Amino acid sequence: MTTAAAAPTLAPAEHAAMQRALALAATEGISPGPNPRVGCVLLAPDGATLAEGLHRGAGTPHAEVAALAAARAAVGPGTLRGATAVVTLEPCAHTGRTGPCAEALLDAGIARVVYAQADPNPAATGGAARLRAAGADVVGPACPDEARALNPVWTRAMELGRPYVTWKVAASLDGRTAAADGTSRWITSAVARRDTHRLRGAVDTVLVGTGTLLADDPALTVRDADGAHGPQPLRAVMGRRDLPPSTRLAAPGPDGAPAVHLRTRDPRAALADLWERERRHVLLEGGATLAAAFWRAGLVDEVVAYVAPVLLGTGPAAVGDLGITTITGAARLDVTDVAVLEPDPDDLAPPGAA
Ligand code: AOF
Ligand code: ZN
Repeated sequence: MTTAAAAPTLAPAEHAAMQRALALAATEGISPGPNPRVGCVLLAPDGATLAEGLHRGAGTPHAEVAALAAARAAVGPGTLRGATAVVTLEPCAHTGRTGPCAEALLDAGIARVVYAQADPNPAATGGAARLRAAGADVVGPACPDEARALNPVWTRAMELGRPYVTWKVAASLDGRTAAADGTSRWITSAVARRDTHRLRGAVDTVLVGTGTLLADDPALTVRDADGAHGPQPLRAVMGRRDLPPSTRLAAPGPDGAPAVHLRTRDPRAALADLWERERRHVLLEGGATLAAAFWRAGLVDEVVAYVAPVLLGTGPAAVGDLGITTITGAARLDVTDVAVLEPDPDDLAPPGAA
């Protein structure tokens, strides 16, 4: 039998520092790319705050190193001996783009480390053990749920060892993506299409199959999202067919390069390739064959469905054959969030309508 581990007891100053570190990690306007959001607060032995730091993205200092640098700038090197580091993620033990934070903390004379979440990255984990072995007092994971909420997709992707997959589907009420003659503009409203751009701005990769490339010639860029969005996602096409040079995905995108072409029909191989490119969150944008391949492989983690109040009665289905032959085999999903996207008055007439 197992029992849930009791949350470790933190001193009041450490608890407050952890809340501050979580807030630092959540700072708006930061897109840490393939890396997690991390915040760190350094406390003097009397509980006074010495310095703060946060991680701003791959290749830049980790939160602990940023906080150590800020402390040295403010109070000089000697005063860190015996201090406590409060950090939202277990300090790393690896040399990646930067050096190991566990060593940096030890070198600075930090005596105690409180961390919120164990590092799920197999390449980086081990910092807590390293710090303990060197004689530091180490407490954690102190509040894993709160820390995980900072980086839900990154954490899940690290646990899975592959990018997290969101399937975006836009269809009529009866699950059709086009009418019988192939016409498909515009089943969903402009407000739903804008929401799609918001979604693209929140992932790091947008993936389509070659069938969708040939049928729709999509651009897959973030264009008219409401408000701020993250960097443009990597554009990727999966399938064995060549990309016709005249298509928008074969032309240079926002990053100056054509879309990545994953020459495989195997979703697992495609995700492994994207993982090598440090992709954490893939948005499947079409079409039905690609979606079915991911479903069949058990590689869909989340669905964002735009269901239009439109009936077509016939026409292509949103997803291909999943090999389900009886009701007990149905793919059943949990509903986590529902919103009604009210069309703007301007959206009621489809673009180009007389
Ligand atoms: C920390 N503090 O602020 C961050 C950590 O490629 P690198 O060198 O930037 O390493 C990235 C990995 O290090 C990342 O996947 C995660 O496991 C850890 N990130 N660790 O101690 C930080 N950002
Ligand atoms: Zn680190």
